[in-house]
Amino acid sequence: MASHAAARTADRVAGREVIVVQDTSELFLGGRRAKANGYGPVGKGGGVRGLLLHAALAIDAGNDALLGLVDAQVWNRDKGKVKARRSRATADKESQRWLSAAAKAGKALSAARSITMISDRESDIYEHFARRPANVEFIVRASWDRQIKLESGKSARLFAFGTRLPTVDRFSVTIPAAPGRKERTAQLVLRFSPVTLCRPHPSPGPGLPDTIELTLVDVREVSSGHGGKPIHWRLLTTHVLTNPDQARRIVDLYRKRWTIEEFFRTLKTAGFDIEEADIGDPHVMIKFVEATTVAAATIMQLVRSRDGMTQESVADAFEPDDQPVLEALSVQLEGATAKQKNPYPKGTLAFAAWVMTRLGGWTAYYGKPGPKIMRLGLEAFRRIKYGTTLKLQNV
Ligand SMILES: [Mn+2]
Repeated sequence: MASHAAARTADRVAGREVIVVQDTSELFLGGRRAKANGYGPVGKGGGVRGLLLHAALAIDAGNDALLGLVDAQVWNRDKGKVKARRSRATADKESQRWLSAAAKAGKALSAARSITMISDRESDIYEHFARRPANVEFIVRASWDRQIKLESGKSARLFAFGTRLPTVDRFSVTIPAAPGRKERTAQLVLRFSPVTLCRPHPSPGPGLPDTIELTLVDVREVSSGHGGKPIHWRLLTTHVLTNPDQARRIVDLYRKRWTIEEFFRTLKTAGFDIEEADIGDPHVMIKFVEATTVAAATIMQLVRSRDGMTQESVADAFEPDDQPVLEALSVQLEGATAKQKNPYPKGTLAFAAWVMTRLGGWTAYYGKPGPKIMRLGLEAFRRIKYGTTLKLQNV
């Protein structure tokens, strides 16, 4: 299912500058009963059971349109019973998810003009940088205060090195509200420099290079009095940067990472409530999560295209034979007032999204329809489409 979706995404990226955001989310499915059903531990403490989902989404860097799913890996941690030994082996095995998503992106999206993968501190893995596909650039938030090699041949620590760099730019960004955090404007200072990372001791794997050349972009919040934790991102990128504007762009690209957080939120709450699915068999649940992940990506595509800002074509989320059904439904669903007319041109994804919101129960008068209405509309559309394929027969 996920590979079919990735193939569809591949068709859409030709010639585009593509951002791929990847991250892992834990799905919490319960306690004792989930354990008895064979679900492995998730979260801290080991009392809660569930599955893990690693997803990668492609975004157009120019207009933020969601192009689709690139990879989805779903797994259950329930292997073996020897805790101490298992945890290390599991962590090593689980870290491969970042490498395998990058490999898939490099292969599937090869028609793109450029590919930049963005990921958080969990993906600060030496092997991840070392095994990067040739056509994929990375922006990774640093987690480890690694040893680096200076031009003088001496070694230093990454974090202290970053702090000593000269400030090259100051700017402010709006930090959106999140659970436990109000929206605020943050004043940031920017530093950057090429860095040479040294391979950790002992080597985390065979055949890894002694050093890796990257660029460090250090961005730090200097505003205070907001009560939140000040931002400090140390971003490691494979992009070669020659001026402050390019370094600033790395920060802007990294901020697109929130798309994957929004995607997991859609999957867990507004759209699908996947953690409420009462499926006892982990194997069946894994299939269900995969299918839902594909559907949630389509929902997010529709939500993003809703205002007609991204100029996506209907072909980016629908099949060619959906088009006449969409047009017929649009006519049916338009109301008497100007507000209830479909304002978007036929053939655009925004046109189709409008149809989905009306099928999902939106009155076209108040507010902006979110993922939940979009999901209800898409489900209704699929049933209607199925209905159009039926032929009445004499029996
Ligand atoms: Mn993460």
